[in-house]
Amino acid sequence: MTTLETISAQVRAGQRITADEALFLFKSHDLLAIGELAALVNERKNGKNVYFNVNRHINPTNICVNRCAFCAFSRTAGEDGAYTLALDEICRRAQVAEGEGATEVHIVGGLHPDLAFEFYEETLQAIRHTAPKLHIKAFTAVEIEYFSRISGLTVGQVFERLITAGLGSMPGGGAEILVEEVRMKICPEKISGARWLEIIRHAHLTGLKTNATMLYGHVETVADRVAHMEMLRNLQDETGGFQAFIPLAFQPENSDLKLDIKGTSGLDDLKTLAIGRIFLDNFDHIKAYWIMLGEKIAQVSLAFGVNDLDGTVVEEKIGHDAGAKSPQALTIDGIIRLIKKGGKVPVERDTLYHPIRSY
Ligand code: V47
Ligand code: SF4
Repeated sequence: MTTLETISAQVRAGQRITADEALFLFKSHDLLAIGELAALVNERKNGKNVYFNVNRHINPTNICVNRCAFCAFSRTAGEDGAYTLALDEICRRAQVAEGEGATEVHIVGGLHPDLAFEFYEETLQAIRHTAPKLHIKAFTAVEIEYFSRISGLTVGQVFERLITAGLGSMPGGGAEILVEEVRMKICPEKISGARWLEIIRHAHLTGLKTNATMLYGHVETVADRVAHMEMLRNLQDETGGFQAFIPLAFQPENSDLKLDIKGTSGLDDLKTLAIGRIFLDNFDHIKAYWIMLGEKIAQVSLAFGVNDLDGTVVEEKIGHDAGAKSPQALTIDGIIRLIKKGGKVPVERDTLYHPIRSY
C-alpha cells in the first residue's frame, strides 16, 4: 500500500516515484512532509545554490490568431490595446538591457496573422547585431509550428534559419496542460500536446535547450497535472534537453475562462512545485516564476525544492494583463535579498546555467 512513508523511503533511496504515487502526494494534506522531501531532492542536486538570471522579456506583438480562452494578453488585429513593436524598438529595449547588465533576452509573442517568418528572423539578426552579448531565448513550440505553417518551411528548416539568425535556446511556454481533453477546453486552436512534444523533441535533437512549463489552477484535475509531468519526464529520458520545469499559476482576471476562482492558493502553489521536484527526477532545475506566484510564495518555495527564481524580467505583460499583483521587475539586489533571507546562496547564471557570480 502506498503511504507517505513508502514514498519517502523510495525518494530517500534515490528511486523514481510513479504517476500513482505523485497523485497520492497531490491528495495528501501533509504539505510539510512533501516539502521536506522535495527540499532533500533539490539539495542533492543543487546544494544551497539558488539561481537567477539578469534578463529582459520582450513581447513583440500581442496580436494572435489563436485567442486561447485563458489568455488575457492576446488581442485580435484592430482591437483596443492591440500592438506590434517596430524592429527598432525591440532592438532599443535589448540594447538598454545589455547596457544594464542583462545576459538574456526572452522573446515570445502572439501568432500574428500578417507578419512574415522573415520578420522573426530579422528580429534575431538585429538583436544579435545591436546587443551581441545577449543570449536570445525565444519562441515557444507553438510559434515554431506557426512559422513553419506561414513560411512553407519544415520545422527543421525553421530551426536551422532561426539558429543561423541568432536563436540560442527556447523558453517552455505553450505547454499549458498537455492532456488533449483539457486543451480542448482552454486552448482549442493551439497545437496539440503531442505536437508540442514533437517540436520540443526536434529542438532538443537539433541541440537547442528548452524549458517546460505547466499552466495550472484552471479546469485541470491533479491527475491531468501528473499526466502532463509524466509526458515531460518521458521526453526528458529520451533527449535530456529540458533545463527547468516551471509551473505557472493561472491568473484569472480578464480571461474568457469564466471560472469562479480568484487564483491558485499558496498551498497549491507550494505543493505543485514540490511534487514537480520529486517527480521530475531527471530535471536539474525547478523554477518559481515570481511574476505569477508573487515574491512571498516564490521565496517560501525555496524551502520546497525550488532552486531557480527566473530573473529580473523588467517588463511583463502576459501575467499582468491577467491581473498578476507582482511588480513588473525585481532588481538584482531585490532577488539577492530574497534568496539570502531564505538561507540560500544566490548565484547569477547565464541562460544555460553556467554560474556568473555567487553572492
Ligand atoms: O504559455 C498565459 C502562460 C506562458 C496566463 O521558459 C498564463 O524561462 C498564468 O512560458 N496566467 C508564457 N499564465 C510564459 C512562459 C514563461 C514565463 C517565464 C519563463 C519561461 C521560461 C517561460 O504564460 C503561456 C501560458 O502558459 N499564461 N496566460 C495567465 N492568465
Ligand atoms: Fe496566442 Fe499564446 Fe495567448 Fe494562446 S497563449 S492566445 S497562442 S499569445
